[in-house]
Amino acid sequence: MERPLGVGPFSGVGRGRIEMTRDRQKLIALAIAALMVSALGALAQARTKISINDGWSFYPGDLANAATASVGAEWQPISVPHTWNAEDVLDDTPGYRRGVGWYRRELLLLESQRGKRIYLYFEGVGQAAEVFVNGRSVGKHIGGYTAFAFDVTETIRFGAPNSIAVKADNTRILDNPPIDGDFNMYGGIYRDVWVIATDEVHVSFGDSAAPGVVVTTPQVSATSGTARATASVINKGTTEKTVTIKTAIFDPEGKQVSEDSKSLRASVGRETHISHDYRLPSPKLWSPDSPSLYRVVTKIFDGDKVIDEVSQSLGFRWFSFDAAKGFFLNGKSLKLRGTNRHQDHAGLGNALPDSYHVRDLEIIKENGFNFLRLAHYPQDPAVLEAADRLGLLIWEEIPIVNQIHVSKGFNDDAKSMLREMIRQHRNHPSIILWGYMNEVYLPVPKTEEHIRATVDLAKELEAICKAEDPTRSTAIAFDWGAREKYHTSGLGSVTDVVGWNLYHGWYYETFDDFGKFMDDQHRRYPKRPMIVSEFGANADRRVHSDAPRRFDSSIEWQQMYHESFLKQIEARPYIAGSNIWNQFDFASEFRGETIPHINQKGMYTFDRQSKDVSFLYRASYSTKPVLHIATRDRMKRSGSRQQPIKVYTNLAEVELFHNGRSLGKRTGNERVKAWEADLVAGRNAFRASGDGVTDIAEVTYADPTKTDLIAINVGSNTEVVDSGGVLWQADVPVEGASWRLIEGTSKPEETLRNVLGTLDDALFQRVLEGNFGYNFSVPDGEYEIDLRFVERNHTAPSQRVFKIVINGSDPFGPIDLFTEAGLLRQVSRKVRVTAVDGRGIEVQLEAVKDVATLSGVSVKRVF
Ligand code: GCB
Ligand code: CA
Repeated sequence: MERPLGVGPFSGVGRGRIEMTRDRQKLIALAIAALMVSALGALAQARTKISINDGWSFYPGDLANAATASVGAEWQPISVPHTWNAEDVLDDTPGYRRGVGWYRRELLLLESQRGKRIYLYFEGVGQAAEVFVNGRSVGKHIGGYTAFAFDVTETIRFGAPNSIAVKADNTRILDNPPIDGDFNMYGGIYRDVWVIATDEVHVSFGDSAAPGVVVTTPQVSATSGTARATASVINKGTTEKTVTIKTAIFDPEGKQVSEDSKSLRASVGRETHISHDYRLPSPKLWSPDSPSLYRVVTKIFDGDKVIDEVSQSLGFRWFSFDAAKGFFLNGKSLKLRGTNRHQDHAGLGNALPDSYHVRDLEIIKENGFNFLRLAHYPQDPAVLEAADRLGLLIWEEIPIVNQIHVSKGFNDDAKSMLREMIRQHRNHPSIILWGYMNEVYLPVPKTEEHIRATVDLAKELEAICKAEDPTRSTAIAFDWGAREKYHTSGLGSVTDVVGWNLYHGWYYETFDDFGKFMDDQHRRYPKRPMIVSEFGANADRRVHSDAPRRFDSSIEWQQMYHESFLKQIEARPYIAGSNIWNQFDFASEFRGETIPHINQKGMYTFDRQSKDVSFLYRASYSTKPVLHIATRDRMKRSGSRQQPIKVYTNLAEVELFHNGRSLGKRTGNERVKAWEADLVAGRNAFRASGDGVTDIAEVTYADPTKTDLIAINVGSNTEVVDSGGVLWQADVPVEGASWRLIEGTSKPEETLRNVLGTLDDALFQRVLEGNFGYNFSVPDGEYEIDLRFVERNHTAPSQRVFKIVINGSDPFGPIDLFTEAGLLRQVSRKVRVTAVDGRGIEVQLEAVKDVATLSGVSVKRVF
């Protein structure tokens, strides 16, 4: 009688103690009984694959004998996916823990499982792993982004609990890519873990945790297609066995359309490759619009008994790149309209359940994209499955980012990562590009030797791609800074496709220089297909400007950036495709920014709230009607009374109403339609409609003449909504404003770094320095003045000292921010002041040593 594997969730009970209590024994007995029962229902299953995500205990550090020691109270009960870096990549302490973490779990295999091969299968452990069964090492794996499988049959016990231990290690090691990058190298078992039980004769994982069946489509056209399925079969038993390998193809409706069968003498210890070829008349082609998925089911029969079974997706499609005309899918031109994705998420680090991965891909699809670059590393199996199912073309790459390390060890690891990625994911029809390097001449100038070694490695990796999978194209992503080096070094001609990561108008130059740069590249290298593999700009939904500029993280600059890039990309047929940087904000520990530790170039926030700009792409790429008033990011606003109101839409005619009054119609193909609105203090209701579709949105406008609360984001062109909901106006008084700057010697300064002790970094990162002041024309009465400061550059006491004079008196005495709070930590001072004789309030800063500095000032009426 065949019985599936029994896996018990036992070790997570209590605080992970292994010593058995009587309750636990009872529980185990019950669980075994439950497993026996469920076993009966699963008799027909030849191979079992059961997740063991729960019931782990975690030790946050290294420990002698961790694989065998008793699991004491200092071990934490956890479930996989898990990372130990979800929080420390976001806190105020620089760095995050890179080192060792231990995991333990019990695993019970039923006596009846004896005779099966037992594999432990890990989808991903950051960044290196060693696995122990009952104290004995069963294997090691390097690389945080590919799966690995160990055959533990010889070490595991049947009919008794086994102890599984995993040592995860995300220490930075120069031989293990990635060694650099604008993302976090999280540690932990952060993807699913499985126990797989097979017959002695089974489809083999090989040494790369591959599915064991390679599916290709040697020939596809609109009228016919051939498919080839090559199974690797291994006999791990002790006697030769004659088996039958049957492969069947099922069409997208689930109907079997083809079958082939071959007999095989499986000799002991040998891995044999068996191919089946099929011809299908007029296959349903796979494409983003119509992602028709076939399945290939491979079964091994011992007589008439199925002893193993593996199912893989199959898509019939063909593609090509043309340097002048771009990308073609199934013989038709298709602009690759894409985005990039990192795999982390607010609150979870990179330890995402499959449903989160799937939701991300659904968002991407829903936004109208047909292309996705998995930057900068192989992602979860759930991602590739979703891409196949939803219809997203994929560029997948290994994590060689910013630099290589010149060593044999680095090269070996890179090669094995590349092989693993290709072998594990190659059956996915969604994949069109394999990538293996990103901006490798960044960030520091590289020596000639380093550059040569990089090119040599690229050539080796290219050869691996072509040897493993000649059906895909290859790509590397280049950066603008080292642009000429990519050509002169020869790296530019190694791959089939060149990717350019371009940030004109963000890190350098202006928006329009982007198109000029691409045109120049195309003129100089007319035979090279090109993709704009990254382009993007920061935006924080709390930060806004009527006069946006580079690096201000305002929503408005990001919108201008994308409106410009999108037009320039669409206007150039030779640009095969593009990928926004990035679909979602993601964590990058070393970054300052208005949200420290977060790269804010997303179309969505880290917790997947859409930014208005995402609707620019939806309106441009989606075929469904899109009508979106782009005010959601700035529902509360100050600034000038006359403000542009934008609508992102693909409707040909849209009318906008403001508080019930029509502002007129806009017609035409433009995806951005804009009106000027004359805002009223308080509530402004907007309604857009066209073609039977309506959108409504509300904006609250703070009256610039009001005097009950005046808050100024000193020294900044941006207005900021702080964590308490207070709107700090840009330091640009509008007509009729109740305040003005008394300029003196004021000079704006900025520090785009993490300001400690506040969530409102954007309020502190821009300051005015010098001798200056503010005048508030407020009626007589009592006010609370709230002043905000940060020491941005002095690193010792007494280097910067200043006074604040309010209506002629000095309430605080000398202020020395460094002595008080240290470098880059927020300081605030409040004081109550009475305005008399119609003179309002005047706040004046005066230097005692060096220059005075101020980040924000607010004046609030006390009633
Ligand atoms: C790049 C890198 C990417 C960064 C991005 C940025 O060119 O490839 O990893 O995150 O720029 O935001 O600076
Ligand atoms: Ca998964």
